[in-house]
Amino acid sequence: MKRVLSGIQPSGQLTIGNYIGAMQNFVKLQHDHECFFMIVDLHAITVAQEPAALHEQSEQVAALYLAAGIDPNKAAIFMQSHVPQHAELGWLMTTISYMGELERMTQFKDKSEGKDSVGAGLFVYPALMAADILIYNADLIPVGDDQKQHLELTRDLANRFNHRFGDFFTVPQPYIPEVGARIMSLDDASKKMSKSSAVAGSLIALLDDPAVIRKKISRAKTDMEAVVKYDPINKPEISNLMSIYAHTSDLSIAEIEAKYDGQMYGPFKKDLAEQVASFIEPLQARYHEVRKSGELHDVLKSGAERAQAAAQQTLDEVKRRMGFVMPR
Ligand code: ATP
Ligand code: LTN
Repeated sequence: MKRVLSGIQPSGQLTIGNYIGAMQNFVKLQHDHECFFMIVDLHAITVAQEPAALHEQSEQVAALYLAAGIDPNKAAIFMQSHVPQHAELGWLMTTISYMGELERMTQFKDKSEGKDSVGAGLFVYPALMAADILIYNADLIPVGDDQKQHLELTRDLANRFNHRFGDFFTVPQPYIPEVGARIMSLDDASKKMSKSSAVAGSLIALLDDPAVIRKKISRAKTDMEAVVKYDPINKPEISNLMSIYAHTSDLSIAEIEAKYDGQMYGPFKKDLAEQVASFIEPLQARYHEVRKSGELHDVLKSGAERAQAAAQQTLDEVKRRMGFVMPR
């Protein structure tokens, strides 16, 4: 069975972009793959996090994994920090990463832009992400479009290691949705919807109150043409809303175009708001059940145990190949 691994940062409220770009595929892939899904808390702290918020958000992401339908009997669900092997392999990966290639990462450029002081962790972030993936010899990595560059670097590091120390790591493949791999901000379709955005109206959070969601969708920016047509280049705002519609209903983009042929944006937005609300309500109900049940910590414990066993094997072999004296 092929191995799948991915992670989401507990760096804010998860958005519908995180769901469409990543989580939806986690749920899909779990049936016929061996899956590892993390809450990447070590990555989240590459940008300052308030401790109480980090704690709450980490539990939220874990509970949302379950609420979205990830089955802990199928997939290992765990906190990255509960598997210390990630940090250790992350260090080893840092030593084979080049400054130049890390400097080229657009996520680093975006997140450090205009800041007086930038933490070194933000810079070496992709080496830790490579370790997350390579430590399980994962084959497939379900992510949104923005992570393509990090995955390309992971592939380079895997090949570099294999070349220097002998063929060992699996070179992973990205698994990116065709439509919806980059859900854009509701207020500015040139930016991706991001959970750490300061503009509340730019994002739909999975835990937003349905009334808030309706308001955000009614205020979402659109063009002046008032034609419901999918054209991401010339009509990025409405095309973005159409992707959200397609992913929260069973209609395809073509069916949505046909349904709203000759109509203005008003009725489209109204239906979209209802569609998103009725998609999110059961998810939120399951989320609250999970939080109340107290099952979370048992799930995380058994997930971490499964992950540690696989991770330690890889780490030992990597260290042996690199020439470390192994304890006897
Ligand atoms: P942050 O703003 O803190 O960087 P983020 O919202 O970009 O957070 P991540 O934790 O970095 O979220 O991403 C988790 C997963 O969701 C990744 O696979 C990422 O590619 C995907 N993702 C994030 N934003 C979007 C989006 N707007 N559209 C589609 N996929 C997305
Ligand atoms: N960098 C990713 C989060 C992440 C990840 C991973 C994704 C950390 N480690 C391993 C896939 C596989 C992000 O910012 N979304």
